[in-house]
Order: sequence, then C-alpha cells, then structure tokens
Amino acid sequence: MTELRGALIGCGFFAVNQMHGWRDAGGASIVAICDRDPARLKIVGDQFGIERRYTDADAMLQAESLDFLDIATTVQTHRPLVELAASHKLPVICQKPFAPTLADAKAMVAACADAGVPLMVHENFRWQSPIQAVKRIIESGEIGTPFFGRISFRSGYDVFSGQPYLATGKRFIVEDLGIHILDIARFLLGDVETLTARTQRVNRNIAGEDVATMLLEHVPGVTSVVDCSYATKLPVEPFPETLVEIDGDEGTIRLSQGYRLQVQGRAGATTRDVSPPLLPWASRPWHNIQESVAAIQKHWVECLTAGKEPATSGADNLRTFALVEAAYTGAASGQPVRIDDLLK
Ligand code: NAD
Ligand code: 89V
Repeated sequence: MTELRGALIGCGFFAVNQMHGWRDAGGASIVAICDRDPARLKIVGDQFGIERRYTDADAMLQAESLDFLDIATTVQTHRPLVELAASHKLPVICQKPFAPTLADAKAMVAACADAGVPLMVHENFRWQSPIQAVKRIIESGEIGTPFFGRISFRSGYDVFSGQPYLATGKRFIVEDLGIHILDIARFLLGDVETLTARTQRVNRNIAGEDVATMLLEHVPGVTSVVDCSYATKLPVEPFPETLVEIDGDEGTIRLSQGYRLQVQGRAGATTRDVSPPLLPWASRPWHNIQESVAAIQKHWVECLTAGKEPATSGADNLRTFALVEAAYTGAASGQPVRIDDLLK
C-alpha cells in the first residue's frame, strides 16, 4: 500500500506528540511541516528529519502534493486553515477546540462538505484505552441499561507552564479540557438534550474559569454529571486521568484513580488494571494522552483509506462543541440550555 502523504501546520508544544503518533500510525507519513515561527520549525524539523519546511501555510499547500493536512495550531487559526485546506480539496484534521465559536465550527463543517473533503477533529480523549475499556463494558450489556454517569477530571497540575496561553483567555477549563470530558460523556452515554452549568475561578492569577460543574440530560432516562477542576490539590496528583462512574440497571462501572476498573455486573464483580501503555516516545504523566494521539491518528489513516467517516468528524464534533457553548451561556444565565436550539 502507498503511504498517505501528510503535512503538519503548527510545530508547538503538542505537535511533537502528533509527529511521534504519525510514525506509529502506519500507512502515513508527514512529508512537510509549517510554522510561522522559524525556531519551532527548526526544532521539529530537525527532531523528525523533515526537510520540507514552510513559514506560510498557503505556500506549503501550493508547493506540495499531499493526501491530508494536520492542523496543530491554537484555536484562533483553525477556521482559516481548515478553509484553506478545503479550498485545496485536501482532507483535513483540526485540533480541538474546533473553533472559537459554534458559528465558526458550523462554517468549517460546511466548507469541507462543499469541497467534498473529510474533516476530523483531533478529539483524542475518547481514544484513551481506559475510556475504550469502559465503552466496551457498556456495549457488552454487562451492567444493563445505563441511567447515570459521572465523568470527572479534578487536578492541581500546572498546565500553564507548558501551555502559557491557557492562563490568558477569558475562557479556560470548559473550552480547553471540559471539551474532552463532555465528549467522553457523549461517547459513553449518548447525545445530550439539555445542559446546566456552574463555573468558578479559584486561581486568581488566570483570566478564565478553572472549575466547572455540569448536569447533562442525555437521551430520556440517562443523566450525567461532568465536573472539571484545575484547582483541586489531591494527595496523589491524578493528571491527566478522567475518572468515570456509570450506574446501569444491572450493575456499575467505576474507573478510579490509578487506572483501576471495577465492574459489578451480571457476571459478578471484577477489578483490573487498565493502565495505558507507556509508548517508547512517551513520558509520564502524559502517556495516557500520548497513547490516544497515536490511536486517533491510526483511526484517521484507516478511515481515509477506506473512505469512512471518522468517529470524531467535524459534523460529530459540532455536538460536543455545542455542549461547550451551552456551558458558557448556561453558566452566565443560570438556566438550562437546550442543545438542539444551538445546533439549528
Ligand atoms: P503552541 O502555541 O505551543 O503551538 C502552536 C504553534 O502553531 C506555534 O508554534 C505557532 O507559531 C504555530 N502557528 C500558529 N498559527 C500559525 C499559522 N497560521 N501558520 C503556521 N504556524 C502557526 O500550542 P499547543 O499547546 O501546541 O496547542 C496547539 C493545539 O493543540 C491547541 O488547539 C490545543 O488546544 C491543542 N492541544 C490538544 C491536546 C490534546 O490532548 N488533544 C493537548 C494539548 C494541546
Ligand atoms: O488535552 C488538552 O487539551 C490539554 C490539557 C490536558 C492540558 O488540558 O490542553
């Protein structure tokens, strides 16, 4: 099989994981990279042996013969770069958060649909192996029909040292991290009809909210609580673990700190360790996220090769992104928000 030829835009903090992930994915390789900062271009180009380097995205797309584009810049540039890819009829992956607003995200989905090119949002948390393990148990019917979930991410980890921009935006935890946890809630329990949210800012040195508590009504009869905090100082720091509780009418699932998965179900009680593998290029505590980067990129190659829609396509991600918008508008108004009203 011929390898797919990809290019990556944005050679910053997180892109290094994506570059490693492309080496692991099989069936694709990055042949050109772009960053408007020549220093970052050199660091990533030298580390991964990529000679074809550009400081301008359009120039790269004009010059290179490519099968897909991987966008790893921060949110402000996502829409123009996705639209640029669409104008070149190039399949495209866009990092989360998909866009600054839901209106931008809808326009990006429309641009790719009009151009007839696949669009995947790099929404990787659902690809973490502990989360996949929870999903498989739900699907097996072991706990019957789920009626309640709690998806929780509480940490005191200093994310600002690696990603200083996170301290400066008016929006922080819901847009950056909650978006992953809301996507996991959708992945495990289905689409959401209404969302109620409260947000807080505990750390006075940052501009946005660092605590969010959200109540989700999924399909009728299924409720979940999604809670996120970067202001929680625990005896053992759990970053970046997402903890999960699912109650079904025949049993329960508990994914607890230390990647311990307990199931009480039709077949009785089991406990197992679902720690993610430490890939050769990964480092703790990020290995959980790093493994999911390799997994989602492998999924992209499979989908692009087979002509299948990726699980976290742009269209799918609108339903996660709407939850982010609902959290901010709902926290401001104090009222529940109907998700379908945002998606119209
Ligand atoms: P960063 O600021 O470290 O890197 C972004 C890079 O993009 C910079 O080097 C910048 O010069 C470059 N850039 C910006 N606009 C450009 C343009 N128009 N053309 C060329 N280069 C351009 O940011 P980061 O921390 O690496 O985050 C990048 C994205 O990854 C963000 O959207 C962030 O939310 C996301 N992220 C995702 C995860 C995850 O697990 N999915 C984890 C961390 C970050
Ligand atoms: O996954 C992310 O998007 C990261 C972090 C885990 C730090 O929130 O920004």
